[in-house]
Amino acid sequence: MSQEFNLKMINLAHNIAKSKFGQTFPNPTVGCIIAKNSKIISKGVTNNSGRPHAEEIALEKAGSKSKGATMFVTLEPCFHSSKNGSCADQILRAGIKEIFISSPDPDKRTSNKSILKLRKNKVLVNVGLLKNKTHSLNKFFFKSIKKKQPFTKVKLAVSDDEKIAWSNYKSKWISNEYSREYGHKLRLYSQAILTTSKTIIKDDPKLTIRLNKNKEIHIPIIIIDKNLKIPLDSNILKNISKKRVIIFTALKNKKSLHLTKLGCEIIYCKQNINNKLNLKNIFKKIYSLNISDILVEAGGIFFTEILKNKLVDEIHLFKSKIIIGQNGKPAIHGKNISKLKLSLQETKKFRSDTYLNYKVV
Ligand code: AOF
Ligand code: ZN
Repeated sequence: MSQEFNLKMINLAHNIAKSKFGQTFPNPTVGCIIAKNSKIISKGVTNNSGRPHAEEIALEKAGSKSKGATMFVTLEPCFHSSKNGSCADQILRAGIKEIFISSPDPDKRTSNKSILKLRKNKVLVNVGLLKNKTHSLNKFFFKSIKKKQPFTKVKLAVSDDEKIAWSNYKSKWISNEYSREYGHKLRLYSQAILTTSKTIIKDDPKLTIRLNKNKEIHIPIIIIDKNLKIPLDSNILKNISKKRVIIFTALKNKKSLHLTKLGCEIIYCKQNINNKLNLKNIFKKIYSLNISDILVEAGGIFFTEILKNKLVDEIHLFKSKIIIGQNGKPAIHGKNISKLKLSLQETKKFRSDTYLNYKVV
């Protein structure tokens, strides 16, 4: 098949993968196409929550037609076993003759092992076509595996003078309704939301996804609450049977037992000598709970702390034209956002608000 056709197919595999972006956590979203004689036989994309894998779906659809066909897949097929054997074994069993893989899989269980096995078994393996596309689509996956901590995005709404609240918290909203709707999309594309008891006490947020009036989507919520101050009647504890609530705390008392009975997962952490929780350890723990991607929605003090600990990967900033004045609460303590080392990845306009997506470098 021509080089032009191969490029078209691997591009299409990425477009299919993109359709599941944000729905396969903690698994990456992968696209797969099987073709023969320059014609597509079948397509597959990683299913919600990660299984079945893209290749399993495409192979199942193609049936015996896979014999002698070419597969185009955005990530190296897995080496580790599932119900039907690894994707690498399923590919061999199906008689695929040639395979185009955009990127090797950094997961230790696979990491080049499938590429070697396929080559050993006389499959023609081509690696690297549009590798960057796979990496940028699944940033959370590549980064979290490397750092063993979740890919961390911070969502912030600031005034023109970089304040996140009035000194008396007189109003909840700085950004407009169009920005806030996009904020719900950011939640939809995240595996979990991380917040603090301080934000819960001040704002009593629901932290659910409400893009559609008739549908509320729940994603896991992680709360940092050293002294277990979260009010028992807060919105976050409502509908608890529909979601996962994880609380990191230093306290073990009647309230923690009560929260456990309600259905919260309580994780006890020791305090540092300066009476603080160790955020780096907490982030490692979150990763070990199979949470690879988080959106932080909290206040300036917490944002300053996680920046100091180098735990932030991206900042999603909604900037409004409002001026709050010097008594307002700052986004970062002791620094302006413009003084951080950032690289701008994307901007959007939401009427008078500007949305800026920065990578922390
Ligand atoms: C594939 N095809 O579509 C995806 C893959 O928990 P499991 O068994 O589903 O395995 C998860 C790992 O599989 C994940 O960490 C990543 O390495 C790979 N994802 N592999 O062959 C796919 N999504
Ligand atoms: Zn697989």
